[in-house]
Amino acid sequence: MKKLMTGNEAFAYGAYLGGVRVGAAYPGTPSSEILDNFSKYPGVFAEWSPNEKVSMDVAIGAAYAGTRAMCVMKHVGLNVAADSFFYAVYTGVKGGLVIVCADDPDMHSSQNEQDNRNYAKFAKCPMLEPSDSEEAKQFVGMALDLSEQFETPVLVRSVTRLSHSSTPVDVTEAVPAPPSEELPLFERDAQRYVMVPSNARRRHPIVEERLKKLAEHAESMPINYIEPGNGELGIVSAGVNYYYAKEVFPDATFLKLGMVYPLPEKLIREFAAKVKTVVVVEELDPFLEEQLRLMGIEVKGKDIFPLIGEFSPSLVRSCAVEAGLIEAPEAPPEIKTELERPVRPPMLCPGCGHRALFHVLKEAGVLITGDIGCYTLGWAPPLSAMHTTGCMGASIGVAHGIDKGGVKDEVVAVIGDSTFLHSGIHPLIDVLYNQGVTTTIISDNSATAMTGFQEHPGTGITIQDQTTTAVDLEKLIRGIGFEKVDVVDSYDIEKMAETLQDHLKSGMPSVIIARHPCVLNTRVREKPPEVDVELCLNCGICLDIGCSPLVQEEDHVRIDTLLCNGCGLCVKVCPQEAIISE
Ligand SMILES: Cc1ncc(C[n+]2csc(CCOP(=O)(O)OP(=O)(O)O)c2C)c(N)n1
Repeated sequence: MKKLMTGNEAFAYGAYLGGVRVGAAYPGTPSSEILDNFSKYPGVFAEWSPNEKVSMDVAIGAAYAGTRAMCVMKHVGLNVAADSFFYAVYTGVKGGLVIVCADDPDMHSSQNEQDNRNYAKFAKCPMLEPSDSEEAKQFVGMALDLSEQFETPVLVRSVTRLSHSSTPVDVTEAVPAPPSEELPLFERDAQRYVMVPSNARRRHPIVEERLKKLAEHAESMPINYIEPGNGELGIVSAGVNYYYAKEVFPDATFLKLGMVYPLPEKLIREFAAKVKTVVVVEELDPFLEEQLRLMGIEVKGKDIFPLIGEFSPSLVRSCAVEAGLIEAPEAPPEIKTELERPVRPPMLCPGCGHRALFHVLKEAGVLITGDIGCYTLGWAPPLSAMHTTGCMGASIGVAHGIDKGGVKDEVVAVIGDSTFLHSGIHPLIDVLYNQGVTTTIISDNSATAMTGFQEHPGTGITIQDQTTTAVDLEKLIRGIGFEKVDVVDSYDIEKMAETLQDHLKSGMPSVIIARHPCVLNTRVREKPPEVDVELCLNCGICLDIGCSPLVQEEDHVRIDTLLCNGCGLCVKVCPQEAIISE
């Protein structure tokens, strides 16, 4: 029997079938649904960790103990977890450890377009790359076996297109027997698991030797194979790109690589000998292309296909036509449509507490270092209230640095609650330790809203829906040593403006927790206010808060009551008192 599954559902299913019993992750598009799905299978332990490094250590610990484990993250998450990832390659593991990591070509929801295949080479860790959901399921199982056979973590790469597309998956495979009652044993072997230099020096040759053996093994892995075709053109491809290339070059000879690192050199040479021209079709970096070149194989790749952005069959086709690899297809009949797609830039939701905060900050004219989450939308017009955003957790350190750099502006850092718990605590300690005066504002909507409302350590609920201890942000911050800490309801803009001035004038390092639960999460909806069209001057000041239900008509502003959440921010900002709530 087959079932349509997204790549993310299939990764979770494959992990369960493969006997993974511990799964840890921090959410991040496009990977988030993998752990969500995995957590629902019976008999497994799953956790949202505070960040990716923690999730990596948790999965490594389980694998040390002989339990099969999975760790999941988006591509930039591996930057956060890299330190742990690298040591795990040295120590190796006992139970299978699979790291599913999802790249985001085209940056649909990311700050960069890094190609994480480079991490496989960098850390000397094998990497598999599935092309569809069936392979996503199967490759996780294979990765676990490979991990135990070679005692190494194994990376499995996804991309947005694979994670979020649905293709059929065979669901007839038997569900594995529950693990035996016997508790797993952590074998005490300090020379292997304690990575002091003297031990690490002994492990490095093992890593190199293992990589050679993996490359030999790659020669006979059934997921690396040649598909016979004509002798003119040979296409090397992996992942979703394989399907694009199959559509464009139906008659070519193909080398389909299921393992993208290390590569099967003999198989590649055998393939190259069969064709006149070898072309690598791969998104982002010339990762395979460069390795083939190092083998001395003449190959085309990035001279034909772009280095930047996501591929599609039509993009691969037009590049191939331009390079003269195929004839231009007959132009399809032009379909005339009357409708144009409306432009819908992302914006904060009606009733979002972040909006009220940014309105106050904008009015105050402060320099704002931002962070990653829904609140990053505060940068966009008309709010235009964020001046830097780099990566998760950067806001506070950057504000402190700007401050130490000696600018004359008043600087505040704005960070979300999930992001604060991910990587905001250490920079906050830094401000205090190094005698900074930065005011940090935690915009706390009690959710990881941007990636789909995942729980986090501040919400008091686990991924498996258990009630747990919720981190009390105020106590945590006071515990670090901050003396000036205030909690203000984000909707209360007068109080927020007053508190902000008080903190900025204090000359002390300080924290304001701007708190209002995410309206989408709580579904609380107040009655929308009304516009008194006699009083409304149509000055447009209310429109500066960038709230979508406010619509400018010819001579007044109207409120779209279907969209409005009744937060009342527009009531407060209207200088004419023309917007009235009950
Ligand atoms: C290293 C890394 N991991 C994960 C993500 C994905 N991500 C972006 S923002 C965010 C958290 C947002 O939650 P919060 O800070 O509470 O802000 P909100 O969206 O709720 O306003 C996550 C998980 C990322 N961009 N970088």
